[in-house]
Amino acid sequence: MIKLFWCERSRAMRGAWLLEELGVPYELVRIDVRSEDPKPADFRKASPMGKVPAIQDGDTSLAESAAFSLYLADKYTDAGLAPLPDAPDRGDYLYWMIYTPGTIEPAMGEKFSGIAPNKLAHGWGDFPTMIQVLEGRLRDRTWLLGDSFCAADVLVGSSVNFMKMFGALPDSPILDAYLERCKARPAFARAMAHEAAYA
Ligand SMILES: N[C@@H](CCC(=O)N[C@@H](CS)C(=O)NCC(=O)O)C(=O)O
Repeated sequence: MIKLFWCERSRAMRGAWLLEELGVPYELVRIDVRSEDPKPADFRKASPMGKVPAIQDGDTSLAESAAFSLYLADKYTDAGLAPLPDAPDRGDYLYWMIYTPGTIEPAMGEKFSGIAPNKLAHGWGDFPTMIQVLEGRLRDRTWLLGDSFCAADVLVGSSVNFMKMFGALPDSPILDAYLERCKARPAFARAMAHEAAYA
C-alpha cells in the first residue's frame, strides 16, 4: 500500500487530498517535522530535504507534491485527474501542475518575507501578477481545465487555502468562490479529517 508521509498543519494535506480524490488506499505515516527527533529511513529516502508530503509506492519513493501528484495522477489514470499525454489540454494541465511550486510558492515567499517585487529578475514573476493570472484563469471556469476537476486543482486549491489561512489572499471573489468549491469536495473533507486527531 502507498505510504503518505504526512504532518498536520502542513502542505502534506494536499497529498492526502489527492489520494482521496484518486480513491487509492494509503497508509498515513505521521512525521513530526516540527521536532528534531530522528526520522525513519524510508522517509529520509523519499524526502532528501526532510519535507512532507512525500510518498512511497513500492520501489518508488519521492517528495515534492507536484512531482508525486504527476506520478500518481498518471498512474491512476482511470480516476480522470490527468489528461492523457496526447490530449489537447495536456499542456495546460502541465502548466498548472507546476504553477504551485514554480510561481505561487515563491511568490508567497516574496510576500511573507517582504522581498521587493522584481518580475524582470525573479523567476516566479511577482505576487500581484501571480494572483492576477490565476484569477484570469478561473474567471470563467469552474476548475483550472474548465468543467473537470484535475490534479492541478489539488495543488492550486491547497495553495489558495494556505494563502487564505495566513491572510495573504487579497480580496478576490473569484478565488474565494474557487476555494469554496474545493472545500465542498468530499475528498477535501476526508483529507482534513486527518487533521482533527492533532488539533
Ligand atoms: N515544495 C514542497 C514543500 C514542502 C514543505 O515545505 N513542507 C514543509 C511543511 S509545510 C516541511 O516539511 N518543512 C519541514 C522542513 O523543511 O524541515 C512540496 O510542495 O511538497
